[in-house]
Amino acid sequence: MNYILIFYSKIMKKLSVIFLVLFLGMNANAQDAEIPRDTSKHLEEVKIIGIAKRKIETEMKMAVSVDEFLASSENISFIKRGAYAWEPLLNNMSSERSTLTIDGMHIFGACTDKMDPITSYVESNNLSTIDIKSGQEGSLHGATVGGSIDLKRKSTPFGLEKKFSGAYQTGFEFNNKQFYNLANASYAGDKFVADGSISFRKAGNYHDGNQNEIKHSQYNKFNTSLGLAYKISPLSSVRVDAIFDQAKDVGYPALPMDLWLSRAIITSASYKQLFEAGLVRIWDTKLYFNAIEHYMDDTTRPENLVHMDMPGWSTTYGLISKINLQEDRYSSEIQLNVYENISIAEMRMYPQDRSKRTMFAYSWPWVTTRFTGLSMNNSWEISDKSQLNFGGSLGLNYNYSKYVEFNRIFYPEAPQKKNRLLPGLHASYELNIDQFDFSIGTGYGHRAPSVSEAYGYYIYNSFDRYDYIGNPDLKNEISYEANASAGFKNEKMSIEAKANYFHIQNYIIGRILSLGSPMNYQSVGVKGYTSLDHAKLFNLTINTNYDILQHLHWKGVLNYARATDDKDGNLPFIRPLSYQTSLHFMHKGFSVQTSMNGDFKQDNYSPEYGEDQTPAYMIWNISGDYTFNIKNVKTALQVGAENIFNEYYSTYADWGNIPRMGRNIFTSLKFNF
Ligand SMILES: [Cu+2]
Repeated sequence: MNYILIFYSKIMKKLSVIFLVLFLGMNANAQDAEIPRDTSKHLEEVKIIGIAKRKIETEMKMAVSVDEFLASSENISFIKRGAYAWEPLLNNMSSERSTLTIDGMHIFGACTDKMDPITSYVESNNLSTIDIKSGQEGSLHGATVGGSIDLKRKSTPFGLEKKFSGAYQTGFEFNNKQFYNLANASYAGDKFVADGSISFRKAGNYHDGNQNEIKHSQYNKFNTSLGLAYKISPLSSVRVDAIFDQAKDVGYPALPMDLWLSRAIITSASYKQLFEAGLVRIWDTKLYFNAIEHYMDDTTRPENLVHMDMPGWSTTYGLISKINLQEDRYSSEIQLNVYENISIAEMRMYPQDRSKRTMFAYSWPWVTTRFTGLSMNNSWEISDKSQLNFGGSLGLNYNYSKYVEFNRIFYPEAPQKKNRLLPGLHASYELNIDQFDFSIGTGYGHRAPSVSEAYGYYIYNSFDRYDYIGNPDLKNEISYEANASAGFKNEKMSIEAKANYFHIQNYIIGRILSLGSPMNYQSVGVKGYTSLDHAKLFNLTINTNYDILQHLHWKGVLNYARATDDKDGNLPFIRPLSYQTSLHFMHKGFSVQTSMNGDFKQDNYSPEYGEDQTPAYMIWNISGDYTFNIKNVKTALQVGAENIFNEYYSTYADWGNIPRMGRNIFTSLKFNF
């Protein structure tokens, strides 16, 4: 904790210098800028490259967690280690292959066991939408292979007619006795805007389809956020934002240990300048800082003879500066990303008597990652029917391992510093002919290995029961990508098929090392992260909508994926053929929806990487809600049941085949004012 404080103060000093420079710069700008006559224009009226906004709720549930919301997206699947903090996989690739950001800010989990993907540090009531981009199209926020997931925070525009607005949501879920309270409020003045949120969730152990209690699956989460914006001139504004998140006593039933405490503070300050004429339309610059601390606890597990404390810290500060260009049929976004992260994880081993420490090691030996990158996305409307999108990114990635002696135990030649150049390119063409839409695209990009892949030291993986060792000299992963889609739409129905194919050179994965002996008494051996010559991934999604009646809608999604390594063996964690289908009926304030989802038998599993075959399963859900007004307060009441038939199942990506939740009745009440 001490060094974190020292670190904190160092960063604060650096940050204050940066802030000072920024504010001085801003003043100069404000004086130079000619103030336009037409002050009736509001900031929010300037359109940026359109992103379809999705509300943070699913068809089935109006009060969802961020994970449940992400799960409703067709190209996201999850590795689940329990009921909390699922690890999102985009295009069937692990989270190292995607960039996960909050409003473009880079944040890195502090857990060597991936207990804390950054999606666990936000709450559904402080987000407005989640922006998911596949493959190189997602390179705006930095080098990627799989794509990007950007969590967009709520940010109320200036000068709304309705000055105050807000929502309060409460609910109870019976299976795990989850009780939650979520509240958020906004004020939208002409010159000043504020957004605030607070939430509490507390859940007990859940029960599987055989009515068995899954021990160590409880969680407690507190999250709060505040955003303040001030308009300094008709066309410019400043904004500060902060999120604080704390999870306590979180069980991970699929892992040999739980979480005692995890805390995150995520802050940013930004300056936005709009331009009424000319090529440049928006210039948005943000400085950010975030710090995460993570303390695991295995004393809750009596089966552990030797205890290990494995705390972790991750601190990041960065800068994003983005401009939007617009000229007739051409628009463009150019973004500069700069960040520095330090990741620290310790491993301290104790016998039953905690006063006697027997071993100490750094599982992340104070690893610094410094990234600077410039990205560009362009779109050019060739005609009313066709559009060309193209862009690229160029990043410089620098790593430094402070205690490189840990890395040199397995790789004596390991360098302490490493520079990598990460280029990326992409292009796609969209064509619209009457009711048909087509697109075709391609991409090329590099990514650097993650901190664990490059510098991890004895990171125990309870899935295949190996200790993992990072290799600082791993080559960049290089992705060659092709994608295509075709769709048809009329007033009553729509159907769309999307496919992508990735050929990934130097695909990073763990392979058994002949040297070294396991450190953890549960582990069976040591694996080192190595590069396969290549791997191939293919994803196909078919999406259909049909309006049976005016108020009766049907929806269906089918997903297929296939992934192999360089010897045509299967890669792990690839979703088997899966489907989702739902029916939605509305009448006045009432609405009823039912959905079914499931996976077919997992044919292409990988025993080599610790997988066994997962059988098929099917889940049926139903929910009903009623919306009415109490004076000016819009009120919605919902009751529903998930897994009605109480099916006992686990999916291909449930860590250690941990069974999923059985029947769950949920209720929720929401007031919107
Ligand atoms: Cu952890």
